Amino acid sequence: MAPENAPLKKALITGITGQDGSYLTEFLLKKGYEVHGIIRRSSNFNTQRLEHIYIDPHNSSARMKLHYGDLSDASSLRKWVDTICPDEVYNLGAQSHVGVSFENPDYTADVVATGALRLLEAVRIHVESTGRLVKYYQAGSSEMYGATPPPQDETTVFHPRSPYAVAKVAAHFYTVNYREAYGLFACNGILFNHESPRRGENFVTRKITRAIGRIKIGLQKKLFLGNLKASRDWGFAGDYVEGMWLMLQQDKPDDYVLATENSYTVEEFLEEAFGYVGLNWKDHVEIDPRYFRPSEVDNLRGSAQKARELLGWQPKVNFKQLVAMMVDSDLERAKREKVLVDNGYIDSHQQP
Ligand code: NDP
Ligand code: GDR
Repeated sequence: MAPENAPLKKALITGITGQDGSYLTEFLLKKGYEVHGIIRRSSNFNTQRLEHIYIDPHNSSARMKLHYGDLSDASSLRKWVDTICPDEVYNLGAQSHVGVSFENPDYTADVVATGALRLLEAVRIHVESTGRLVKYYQAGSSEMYGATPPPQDETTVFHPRSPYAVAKVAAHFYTVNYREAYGLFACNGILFNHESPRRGENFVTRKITRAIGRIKIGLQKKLFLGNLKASRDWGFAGDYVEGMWLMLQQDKPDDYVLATENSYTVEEFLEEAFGYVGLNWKDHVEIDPRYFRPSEVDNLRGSAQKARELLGWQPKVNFKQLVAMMVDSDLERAKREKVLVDNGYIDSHQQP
């Protein structure tokens, strides 16, 4: 918590409604921050991951505030940076699905690459006109390494393998350039995959654990997947948001890898997750070529030595604990779904 009577530190987060945005918001609220989030307009509410920490803004104790904006709309970014006067800006917003980026490449580039540029410009102009110190975090990705073999660290060359990854490389270098050209306090976090019970349901780990909950409870029999041979360095999202914050608390801006330094194939994830509830994945999984990507990233395993030594950061949740946390959570969810199905409120194929 901030010392008594000290002005609250303000953070501005894009992507606040996403997995990482929700964990980062919880983390910063606990640290005593006032947290402002940019949310995009949607025909449905998209704030489910924030509901447990939402306090009506009419209540004076509310320290999380949401504002409509979009990374594709420079004017909204300029307005909110100038109005809120944040101390820290976390750019987590993205079309973050690698597979979808092959279907929507120019939208992905607009939001992920040019979106970062728009936000950096908003921060640069604000800093130049006010003289304030504003620290900027860019959500970089291990996908930028793509075809370069592991272990990958801050010195490893990028070889992106998807429109998403190419856009993240552009955002990475925009961030480096704004640091070098304008002296902006701007950091790139190069984060390896991190998951949680709040992971989007079309990423492979959550897709698997959701299916396990439903299979175990009798709501589903089959799970269709793509490439099972790809290997990923999977950590827990709650651990990684602390690393983002630590980067902005250093004396100088820099780039850091966050990773567990262990890698498992999708098949090993299946083995562990189905095995945890006494099921054999081979009885349920079928391959659907639709989920193969035109160019795949085969093997990611990070080296987080720099973050360990300079930030004092290390992950607390290991692979087995992560899988158990996600399966347990999705089993509970499936049990609630079953009650709705049994009482005729929804069909078994519907999401509650
Ligand atoms: P999510 O997909 O869960 O969240 C993405 C967020 O971006 C959502 O809040 C989404 O809003 C928002 N968003 C999408 N498009 C726009 C837009 N045009 N303008 C403003 N906001 C937008 O991602 P994660 O939380 O998992 O990841 C956070 C960031 O970290 C992303 O940039 C991702 O690329 C990056 N990253 C993630 C890793 C991971 O393993 N999770 C690893 C490395 C990097 P809405 O809710 O409305 O869809
Ligand atoms: P990734 O995560 O591409 O690493 O990007 P994802 O979970 O989508 O894929 C991981 C691996 O699993 C294979 N796979 C499948 N993937 C999905 N989504 N659905 C399937 O049915 C399926 N079957 C097999 C994929 O081919 C891939 O090899 C995530 C995102 O969070 C990015 O935003 C982030 O930058 C990186 O992690 C680090």
